[in-house]
Amino acid sequence: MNIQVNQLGYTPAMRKVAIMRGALNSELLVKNAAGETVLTVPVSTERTQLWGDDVVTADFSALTRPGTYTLECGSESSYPFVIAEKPYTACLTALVDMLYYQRCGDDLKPEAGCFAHPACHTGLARVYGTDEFVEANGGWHDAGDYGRYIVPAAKTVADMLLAYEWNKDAFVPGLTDLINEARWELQWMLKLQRADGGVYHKVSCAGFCGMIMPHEEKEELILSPVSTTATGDFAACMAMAARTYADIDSAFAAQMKEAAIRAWDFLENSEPILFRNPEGIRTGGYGDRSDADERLWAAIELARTCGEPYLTAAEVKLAAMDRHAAPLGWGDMRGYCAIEGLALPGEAGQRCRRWVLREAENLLKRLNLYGISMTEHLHWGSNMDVANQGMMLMQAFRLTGEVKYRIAAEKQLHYLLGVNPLSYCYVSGFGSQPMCRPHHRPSVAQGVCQPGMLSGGPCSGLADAVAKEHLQGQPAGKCFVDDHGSYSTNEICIYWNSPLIALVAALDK
Ligand code: 9MR
Ligand code: 9MR
Ligand code: ZN
Repeated sequence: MNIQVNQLGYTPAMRKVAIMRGALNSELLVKNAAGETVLTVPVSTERTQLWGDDVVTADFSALTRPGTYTLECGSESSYPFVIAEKPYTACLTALVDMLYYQRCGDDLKPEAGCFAHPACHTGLARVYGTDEFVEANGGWHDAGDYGRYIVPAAKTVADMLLAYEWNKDAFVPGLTDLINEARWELQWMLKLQRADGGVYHKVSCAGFCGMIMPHEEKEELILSPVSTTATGDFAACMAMAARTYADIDSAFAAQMKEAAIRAWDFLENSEPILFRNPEGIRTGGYGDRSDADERLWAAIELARTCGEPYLTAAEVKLAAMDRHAAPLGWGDMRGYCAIEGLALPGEAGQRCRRWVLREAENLLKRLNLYGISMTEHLHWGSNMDVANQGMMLMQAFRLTGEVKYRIAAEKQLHYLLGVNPLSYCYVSGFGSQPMCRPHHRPSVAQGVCQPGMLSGGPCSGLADAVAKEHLQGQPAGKCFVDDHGSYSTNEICIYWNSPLIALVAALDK
C-alpha cells in the first residue's frame, strides 16, 4: 500500500497525517464507505527521501465525523480506517490478554481456544550448580520462548502499573484484567527471592526448545544465579506494586513491601553482580553493564513507599545520574527513575521533572517523517523503543499539558498500527495488514497466529539467518520480515506489549 494510515483509525480530535509515495498528484481525496469524496486536502509540496522512498504528506485532520473511510491520491490508495471516539479499545483488551496467554504453570481456560494448555513447567527448579531444588512455578513466558526472567518481568509489570495509574478507565476486561494479570507475575517474582534477599536472575531450561507447546517442554528447570540487576529491579517493582495493591489487597501489598526491603538490604551489602549466562545455560541473558540505574530505581520506589532512609539514598544517587538519557528499557531503567521520581518531594522531584522534559525534547528533535525518533539504526525490538518513547512523550504531556508532546506520542501509535514504510499493523489480529507469522512457539505449533501481540519490528542488524537471507541492503525501516524464523525482527515479547498498553491507555484520555 502506498498511502499509509493507522489501520485501526483515529479519534475525531487527533492530528491525522497520511504518508504517501508512488504515482500521486497534488490532491488527497477522502472517500466515505459509499465511495463519495467527502474531503479534499492538498498534498505537501516538500518531498523527503527516507528509507529508500520519496515521500510526501497530506494532513487530513479536518476529517472528524465518525465513519469508515479510505484515502486516494493519483493512482494510490490507503487501507480503510475509521474515525471513532474509541478506536483502540478492542486492541487494548487483546494486548492485556496476551499476558494471560503467556501464563506459565496455569491451566489456561477453554476460552483461550487452541492456545489453551495444561499447566506447564511445574517441576521443581534446580539452583544452578547445586542439588538444591526450589518451587518456581508461575509467571509469564517471556516471549516466543518459555524462559521466565526477572529483569524484563519488572519492566512489564512497571508499564502495566503505570498504565493503570494513568487511566484505569481505559481497560475493558477480556480473558483477564490488568490488575489480576500483573498480580500473577508478581506472585511468581516473589518465589525467585532467596532468604537473604537476593533474587535469582531467571528460571529456564538450559537451552531453547523446538517449536512445541509449553507443556511439551519437559527438560529440567534451572534457576540461574542471583544478579544485582535482577535484585534491584525486583526491589523497585515490588515497592511500586505495594502502593498499587495497598487498597486492593493489603496483605499482598505488605508482603511485597517486605520483599522489596529485603532485596534492598541485599543490594546495600553487595558489590555489583552483573549477569552472564553461566556455563551450559543458553537462554536469554538480559545482561547489563551497570546496576546503578536499577539501584536508583529501587531507592526511588522505596522512598515513595516507605520514606526514609530510602529518600536520602534516592536523592544522593539521583544527583549523580540525572544528566543522562532516560530510556524505558529492560536494561536501562533511568526512564522509570525519572518518571517515578516526579513524586519525590523538593529538589529530587524537580530534578526528575527536568529530566523527563529534557528526554521528551530530545525525542521531539529527532522525529522523522514517519514520526519516530530513529532513522539510521533500528535495534532488536525497535517497536518497543517506539512504544517506550510514546510513553515518555505522554508523561511530558501529562506534566505540562503541552499538546506537541501528545501529538508526537500519537505518532508513535500510528507508526506501530500502520504508518510505516511496510504498511504493517505490527499487532497480530488487528488492522488490514497485520503481522501474522511471529516467532512464537504456540502460534507455530498450532499453525494459527495468536492475536494481540506486538512484533519486535525492524532490526537493522540482521541478527538471524532469515533476516540475513531476505533483508540484505534494505534501509533500516524496512528490515522486517513476517516470517516465524526471523526472531530478530518478528518475535513477540511481554515487555514489547506492555509499553504499548501504557501508551494506548494514556492516549484514551
Ligand atoms: O527462540 C529463541 C528466541 O526466543 C530468542 O529470542 C532467540 C535469541 O536468543 O533465540 C531463539 O532461539 C534460536 C537460537 O538462538 C538459535 N537456534 C534457533 C533458535 C530458534 O529456533
Ligand atoms: O529484547 C532483547 C534484545 O534487546 C536483545 O538484543 C536480544 C539479543 O540478546 O535479546 C532480546 O531478548 C530476547 C531474550 O533474550 C529471550 N527471549 C526473547 C527476547 C526477545 O527476542
Ligand atoms: Zn510454562
